[in-house]
Amino acid sequence: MKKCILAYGRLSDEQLAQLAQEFEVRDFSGLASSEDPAFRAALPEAHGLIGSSLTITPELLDMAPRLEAIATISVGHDNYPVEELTRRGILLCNTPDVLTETTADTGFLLIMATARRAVELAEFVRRGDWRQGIGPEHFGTDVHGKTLGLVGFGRIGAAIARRGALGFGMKVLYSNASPKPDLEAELGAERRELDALLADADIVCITVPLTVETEHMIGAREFGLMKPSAILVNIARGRVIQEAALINALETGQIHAAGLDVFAHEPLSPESPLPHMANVVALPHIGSATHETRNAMAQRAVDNLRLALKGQRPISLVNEAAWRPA
Ligand code: 8YV
Repeated sequence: MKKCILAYGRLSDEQLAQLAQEFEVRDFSGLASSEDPAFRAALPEAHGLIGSSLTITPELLDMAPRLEAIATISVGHDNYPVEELTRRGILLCNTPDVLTETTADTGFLLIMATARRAVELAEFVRRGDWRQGIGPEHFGTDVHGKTLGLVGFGRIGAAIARRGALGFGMKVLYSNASPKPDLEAELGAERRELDALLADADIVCITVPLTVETEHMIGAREFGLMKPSAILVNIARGRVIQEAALINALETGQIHAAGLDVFAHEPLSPESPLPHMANVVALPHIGSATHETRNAMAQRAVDNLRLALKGQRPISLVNEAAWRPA
């Protein structure tokens, strides 16, 4: 009997067909909630899950006693109980590498758009308010030559640093659990304690994964350390920042501006003041959202799941400890 896969992520017809060659595929594409009765009814049959929109809880795992592997279509895996998966011997596979450059582009898009006030001024033109030459009240701040501070220096942080150092002549600081001597040599990057980085950077870019250690790591105390001219960019996860403290820092001029692709709650509540603030550029979590990259991520997830369900090592495995070679 073929193993059964519940596919709730966005896969192309071709990718669904690839899976269907070897497995029984139940197509739940577009599924937004794990409360869906048909999805819950299918869980007892599932050997594999593929998607990214759901939070997988131990309660859902209890409903899926045959589950062998989950392929998330994301690099982040904060919506999975990794230790619990490992305890149950369920493999969790993600999609690093294929989204690095696109997500770094989004980081730089937010740096540029925020520093040069691109969204605010594009709105000004759209409203028909451009009736005479622009003046200092419309000016932005330079990006080139400034100090860029990366909070987290993994693949995406390094790709943003490369853009800053090599393309924009920026000085690069980073805070990271481990030193990165190769990147220090390549980019002249300097490792700092978080507090020192926050105090020295003109642009602070958050690229750490969301974990128990990083949740809410940037709050009122940290905003107090930053320059009043500083720009904060977050392309990681909203909950790394204490959002109420961020709103306060932006309202009181403790920091200059913020470029945000991620929020504590997504989709962002209509009540949030953030998208309405002139010094905020808010995007709807589009870090990896290009046709090319989303397709590559879906393909990586398909490849991971095919390998995992055939007892072969997936390309990108989050919980190494769950891996049992045949
Ligand atoms: C995902 C992301 O595409 O990979 C991640 O961790 O945040 C995005 O690239 C998003 O989570 C939706 O799947």
